Amino acid sequence: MSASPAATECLICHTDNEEEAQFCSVCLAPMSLTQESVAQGREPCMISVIGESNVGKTVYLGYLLDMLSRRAGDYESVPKGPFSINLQQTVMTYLAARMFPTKTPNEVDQWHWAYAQVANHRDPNTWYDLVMPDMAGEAIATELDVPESYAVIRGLLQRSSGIMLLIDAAQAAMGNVQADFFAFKLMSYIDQLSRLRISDKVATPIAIVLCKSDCCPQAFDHPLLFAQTNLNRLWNLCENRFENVGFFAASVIGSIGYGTDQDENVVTVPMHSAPRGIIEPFEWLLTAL
Ligand SMILES: Nc1nc2c(ncn2[C@@H]2O[C@H](COP(=O)(O)OP(=O)(O)OP(=O)(O)O)[C@@H](O)[C@H]2O)c(=O)[nH]1
Ligand SMILES: [Mg+2]
Ligand SMILES: [Zn+2]
Repeated sequence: MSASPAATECLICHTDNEEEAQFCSVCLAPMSLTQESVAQGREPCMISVIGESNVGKTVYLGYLLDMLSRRAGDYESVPKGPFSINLQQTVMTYLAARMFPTKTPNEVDQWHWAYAQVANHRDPNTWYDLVMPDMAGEAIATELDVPESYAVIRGLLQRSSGIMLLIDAAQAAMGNVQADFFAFKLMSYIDQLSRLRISDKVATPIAIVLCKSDCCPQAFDHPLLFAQTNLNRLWNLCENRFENVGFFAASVIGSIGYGTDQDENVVTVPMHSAPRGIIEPFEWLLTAL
């Protein structure tokens, strides 16, 4: 593992910043990440959670972080810095009030970043330092269309030891090709970032998470077959260019109702949480790192 960065060096883009800076002057990542990493004496592993707007990134990541801090399955986590708790707190507060969290803003300095130490009970001597930001889907779409418009997304994906690509399975199951095309584009962007020869495949482990699978239970029965059938462009690219891809189905919500907000707009209401398949992709990714 490389030496810890200087106190002012951005963890994402390695720009030197003024000591009192709160956000990196180039990529806008919070400098608190660097401060934590200096305190730990080592650089963390980055895990990027990516996907289109509205696929469920915020809900999934917030719920996952909360499950980890409540010792779900074999895992436990310790947040590094109070800023690391904001995302899970926001998501759990909204869900408890039977609401979904609001869309993640496109402004990078408003994203929540989680920095946590995670361990498995069965292997208590191995701790993983992880940094997982909650990015906005629209910012990711802009970076795909105009590369280098979001230095932070590019930097993160270049430095990520593992990637979770979230897909709206409910949309894909209805035959909407948008889910397939967006994921296809994202994987092609990651392939291009790796700059490998055509004969070499991308080695970074990538967990493809079929979100909202509560709406299409066939995704739980056989995630791989679901992807082959409903996300065929993505599946082919994975086969051709990626060495280490796992397919998983997940859902946070048990049942959804409909209501109206104060402006009489129809809104979806999470009736209750019934997490399924949340830890599995994360666990697979950790063992593949
Ligand atoms: N059926 C179902 N719907 C879900 C689930 N999780 C999220 N949703 C729906 O998906 C919507 C978007 O979820 P978010 O987590 O905000 O999506 P996001 O990917 O963070 O979107 P951006 O912030 O715009 O990038 C929610 O408002 C819900 O309507 C789930 O487990 N099941
Ligand atoms: Mg979001
Ligand atoms: Zn930076």
